[in-house]
Amino acid sequence: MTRVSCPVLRSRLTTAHEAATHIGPGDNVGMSGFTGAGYPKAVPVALAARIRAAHERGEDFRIGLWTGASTAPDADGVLARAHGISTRLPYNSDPTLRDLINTGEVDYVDAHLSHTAQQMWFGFYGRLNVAVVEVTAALPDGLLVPSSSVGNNKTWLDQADRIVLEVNRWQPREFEGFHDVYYGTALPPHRRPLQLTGPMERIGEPYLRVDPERVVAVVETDAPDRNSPFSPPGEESRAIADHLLDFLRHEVRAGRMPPELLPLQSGVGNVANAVLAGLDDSEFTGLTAFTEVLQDAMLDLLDSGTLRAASATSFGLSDEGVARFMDRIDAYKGRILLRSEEISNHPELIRRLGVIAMNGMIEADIYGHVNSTHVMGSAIMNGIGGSGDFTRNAYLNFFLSPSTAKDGAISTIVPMASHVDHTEHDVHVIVTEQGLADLRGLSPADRADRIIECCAHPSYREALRDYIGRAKAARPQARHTPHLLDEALSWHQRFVETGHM
Ligand code: 0RQ
Repeated sequence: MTRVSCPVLRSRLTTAHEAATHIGPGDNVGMSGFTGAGYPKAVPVALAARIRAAHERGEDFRIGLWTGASTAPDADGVLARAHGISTRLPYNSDPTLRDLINTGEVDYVDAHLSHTAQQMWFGFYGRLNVAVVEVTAALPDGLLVPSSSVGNNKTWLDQADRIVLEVNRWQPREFEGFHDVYYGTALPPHRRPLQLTGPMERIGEPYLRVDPERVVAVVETDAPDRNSPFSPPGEESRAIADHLLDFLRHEVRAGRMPPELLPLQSGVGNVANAVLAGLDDSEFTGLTAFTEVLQDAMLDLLDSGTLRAASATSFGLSDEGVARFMDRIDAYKGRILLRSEEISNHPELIRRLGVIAMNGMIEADIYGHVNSTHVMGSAIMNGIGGSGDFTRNAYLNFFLSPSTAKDGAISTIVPMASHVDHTEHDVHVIVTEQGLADLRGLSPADRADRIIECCAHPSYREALRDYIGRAKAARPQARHTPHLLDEALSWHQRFVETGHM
């Protein structure tokens, strides 16, 4: 049975192929999608075919692609393989597109996720020609039930000249009521405080609004989200989780946090998953989350009662996680809220709620500058995502990583970070399997000692001690944050030349 009950929208029902004809060369296209959830499943594939056909005719056809965050092989991947993307923002994790970004074919604007919508509203990104947004249903009055992510959909629907909707029957119809879409955002100088004082408070509406006159096509689909598998936590991830949990206990004992902690934000990836699994095995209970992505481990926490409730902008589940969620969907209603990413990641809210932020990193330097995005200073991995939104504004933030990468060829603790996403002024705690460095209130020199002694791998520790010792001695009048400039990035250079730091 159709889920398009609105008569005007029903009159626009068509094929993905026809819908894709509303997108032309040079258009900026705002698609739904966040960590592989809620992205359009049919139109990107049809658009890629149109682009390939144009290229075969010798015509130029590329689009600017804007989303919530990462999508999937049948969205980012298929458009990248067709060489159909000129510009991409604000986040990508697709390997094909990553390669095109790193070869310079695609311009990539790696932006804070809380900023994307407002940059667009400010007019900094140019005009949005088309929105392609997946929803769960279109109600008789034209209101839209969002799907498994909200991301930037509100902004794309508000701002696009033309709108294509994908109504996906695979998404559970019971999603109605899981969302809180805030429509009170205004431009400076007319902004008002966001009236949200707890992770689960509602400040918006359960539906996305759309102007039916701008909807040029509606496509019905029945296709699953990307649903990445999670591997069970390895030994290193478990050690990182243990250090972090011990530290949280310590903070509770010191009276700096209530026993039920403060709202948690957790990045994606295996280390983040291990930390959440560790929480589930711990004595902590009655927790909340104010985060971006709800991964499988968050469902475990909700099932066991360790987590009372969670606010996010998206799911990021495995197939097994989706099956579990669908089975018990009514039990999750009221305990899970999905918001726009400008709200889930809003600096005002993260600061007010006192969020505990936990994110992965590529490397940290001895002073606490963190690189989340670039391998050897140059090649993008994914992007900053929400890690900057949460880190800068958190009550307490953690960066997590094994102390080495690539079988020990790389130290993730280096003399100088080869790219900086989070500065020494923002970063509170660094955790590797070796231990945990609490940097709060420390001078740069003390931070360096702590990071080297607590976090660096033993096979690199002596070299780091040697570096800082010589840096201090070399320039006695420049000892606040001492560096040997001709050597600071030599570890990275050595890796580039020899394959080992
Ligand atoms: O490479 O897959 O080829 O083996 O990076 O590393 O250790 O599996 O860790 O999955 O947690 O990812 C920073 C990338 C860490 C992630 C990053 C290589 C390593 C491996 C993955 P392989 P791990 P994770 C919420 C918040 C930015 C966005 C963010 C990330 C691969 O956490 O993208 O935080 N963060 N968003 O071998 C070379 C190093 C390396 C290295 C690791 N120093 N040099 N390669 N790797 N360290 C989500 C959103 O905002 C949407």
